[in-house]
Amino acid sequence: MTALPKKNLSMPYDIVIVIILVSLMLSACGLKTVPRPLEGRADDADAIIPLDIKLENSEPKTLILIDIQNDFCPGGALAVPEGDAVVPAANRLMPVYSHVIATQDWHPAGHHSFASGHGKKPGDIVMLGNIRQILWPDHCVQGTHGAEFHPALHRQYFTHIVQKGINPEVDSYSAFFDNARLKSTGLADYLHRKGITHLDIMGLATDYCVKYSALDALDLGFQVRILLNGCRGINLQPGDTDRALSEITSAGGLIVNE
Ligand code: VGL
Ligand code: ZN
Repeated sequence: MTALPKKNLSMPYDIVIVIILVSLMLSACGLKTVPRPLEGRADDADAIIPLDIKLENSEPKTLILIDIQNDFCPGGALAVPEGDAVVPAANRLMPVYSHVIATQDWHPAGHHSFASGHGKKPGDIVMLGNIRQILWPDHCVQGTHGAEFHPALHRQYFTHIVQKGINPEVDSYSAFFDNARLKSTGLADYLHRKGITHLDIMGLATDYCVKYSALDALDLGFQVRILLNGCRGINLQPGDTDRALSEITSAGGLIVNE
């Protein structure tokens, strides 16, 4: 009677080694699991994922710079606290991206979002049609210094510019649609034409134009990451910025830090 072949005890180790080698190869190829959307508050350190641009997948990398304009920086008409702090972050990041899209708040004089035309104060609220409109100081009027991009921003990296808020009767916080969703800016079509599916978004202000751009982008099916240290908020009400970031994460966006 022939003896049964001896059980090969080394087999499981072989399998383990193969598994380790395959996972090492996959991670070396840049394939990694997508972090799940986070539900924590943005000021919760665990909710902020460190940004490692180099490890990302092969999607065209697209950066959207929201409204980095003089009027939103210190000294400007609608200055966001530390608004100019986003400029060095933008300059550092732009060279890493294949597409850099800059938005520009671009209002005609007498825009209906300006408090001055209503005999009211900035921060007051009126109805524009059926939309609740917060009134702002006159800002980003087309062709003025305040509407220009911050002078230290390396504009040579911009591949596309989107101007918004042009209709005098309706405001446009989002880079995609005006607040009444009457008209699109054409940005979604542009991104679709270029085959862009992933967006990294930063700029001013976190609680208005960054927030609504991110929410519309998520609604349109884009993968969205907010580059947190490239954003600053207005915080008309204390906590507005944190609430905006929570809304973005609840809608499926990621908050990352570079
Ligand atoms: C913005 C208020 C009015 C912004 C623009 O860029 O966040 N906020 N217009
Ligand atoms: Zn505006």
